[in-house]
Amino acid sequence: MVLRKHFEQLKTPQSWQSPLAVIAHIDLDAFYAQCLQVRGGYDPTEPLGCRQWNALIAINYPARKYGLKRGVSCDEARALCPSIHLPHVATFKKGETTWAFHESPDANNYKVSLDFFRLESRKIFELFKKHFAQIEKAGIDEAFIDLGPEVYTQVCCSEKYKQTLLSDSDEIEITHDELIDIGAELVKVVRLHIHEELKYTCSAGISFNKQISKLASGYNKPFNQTTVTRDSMNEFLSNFEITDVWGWGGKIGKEVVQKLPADINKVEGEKYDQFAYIRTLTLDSLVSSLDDDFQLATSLYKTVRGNYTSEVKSRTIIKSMNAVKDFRKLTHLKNMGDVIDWLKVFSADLTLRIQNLRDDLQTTIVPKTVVVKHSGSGVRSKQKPLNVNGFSVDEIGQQILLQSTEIAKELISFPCGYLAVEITGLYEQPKEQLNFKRADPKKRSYDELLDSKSPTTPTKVKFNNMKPSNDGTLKLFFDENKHAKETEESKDGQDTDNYFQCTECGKQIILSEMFDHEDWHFAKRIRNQELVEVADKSNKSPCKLNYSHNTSDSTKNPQNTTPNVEVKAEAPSKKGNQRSILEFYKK
Ligand code: DCP
Ligand code: CA
Repeated sequence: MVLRKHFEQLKTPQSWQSPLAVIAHIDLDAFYAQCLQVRGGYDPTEPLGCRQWNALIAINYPARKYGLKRGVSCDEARALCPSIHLPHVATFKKGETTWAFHESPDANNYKVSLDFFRLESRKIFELFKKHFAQIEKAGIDEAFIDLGPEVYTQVCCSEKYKQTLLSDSDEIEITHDELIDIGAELVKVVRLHIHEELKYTCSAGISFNKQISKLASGYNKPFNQTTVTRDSMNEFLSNFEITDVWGWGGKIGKEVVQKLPADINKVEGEKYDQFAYIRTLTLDSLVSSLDDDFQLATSLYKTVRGNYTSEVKSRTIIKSMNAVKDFRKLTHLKNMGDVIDWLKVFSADLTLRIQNLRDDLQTTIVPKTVVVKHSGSGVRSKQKPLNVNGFSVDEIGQQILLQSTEIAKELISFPCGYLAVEITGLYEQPKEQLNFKRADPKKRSYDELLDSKSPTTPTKVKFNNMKPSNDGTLKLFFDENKHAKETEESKDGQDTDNYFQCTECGKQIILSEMFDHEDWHFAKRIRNQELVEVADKSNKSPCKLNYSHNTSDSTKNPQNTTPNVEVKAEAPSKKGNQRSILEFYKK
């Protein structure tokens, strides 16, 4: 028996809040690998890895049987699995504005394009939309679906529940488990539809909140689904650790676990149910263990009981996008010609992504500002306003190229080891502003454009953040804003095209976060300096300066010295890159 009002809530956009919520997470299996397998007409039972330069960034399930894991080199892959197919991702050639599947691209002269994967992703999401109304895009190959409205309709159309629905009672004879099962059937239908129409396999988890359905979708891969009802939840969770749960991954989850009182009943080497243990802890004890962070403690308390609910957001807001290439382990850029060739690629790439976002959101997205970042000597980033209200996507692309070229001419010194163009302040243009202002309707090539005089707009020098961001504090344990910034690099740590190693802390940092990360070090040094100055003033004792940092950026740390003072600050976490431990073991 359930309350009728809770059932009725299922047909509303707030159905995720109903105690009878039915939420699914659908995730494509080995997505990039499948895309290239389908494109190339390879037999899906044969091993295949998706190649980016000399490393594999996605590995299909037949290849995983040979022990291959994401990040292996092509040579290692061939040694373990000689029959493996290794198609390369699509790339832009330096100086060109369209991507293609080049046979053997090299990192010096090509840049990866993920546009093909986005196009395939779009086809899949179009099919999702045919079946479901409330879909949250959680990544290029995954979505949360609030199944409330469809489950509601299904129940209303069923003879089985007709009697109880027509009664006058405040309660109806159905259980939450039955509703979840109905949701699972609907998900199965869409999964089969995707396979039939597009030849892609996906896996799914069906449950009553996002966290559990996400755990469930990865539990039984590939081409399978797992249903977790209220009754089976505790048993299901016993297979995981808290750090496997969406929102509790990585460092934050580990820190939380470390702060909890040790479980005296834990036997090393035996299967351990961490969730059951945390459930034995009262909310008060969680609050005191977690440094009186009530919000964090409450979230943990709810998570381990399957009571952490969060909205299935139909619209995600992306505020910025960047196109990046790291040349530090490649041939550095030597002159402005080199830079412009890459700016053409970046502008084309960003243009495609704006178009993609417009198609996704069915609205006219416009960027406010373009920022060029580079690593070399001197100032590292500058920005200009774009003023592209009412412009078509192509015209926006042209402006990105023109303005970024202007900035580059003022900014870049050679040799240049890192180049990025970021467009920021993305916003939905109000309808009345459309056609307010048009660019030259005659479409010109990028070369023609650069030869012509570009309109001059003021350049702003962007100062790097002086304050440490909140990253790394326990407050940011849920990555609800992971879509705020769209980065296009592969998340693979093995590939130098996508990651850089911080010279200061040695960590592998996703390329698009390089500046933030370095800013964080900088802020930490400033903070140290402040602490020392304060200490200095109060103690009047000399302070030892023993920091050495090999950045050539004089604007950041003019003295190039940092006092030897310990401060409590955490390095920024890699947003959107938190992988579950179990998933890693499985691969
Ligand atoms: N990806 C990447 N680098 C990473 C993680 C992912 O380039 N470190 C890309 C390749 C993947 C795609 O994103 O195909 C989706 O990522 P998933 O984590 O969902 O991994 P897969 O879809 O490849 O495999 P699974 O079947 O485990 O979901
Ligand atoms: Ca996937």
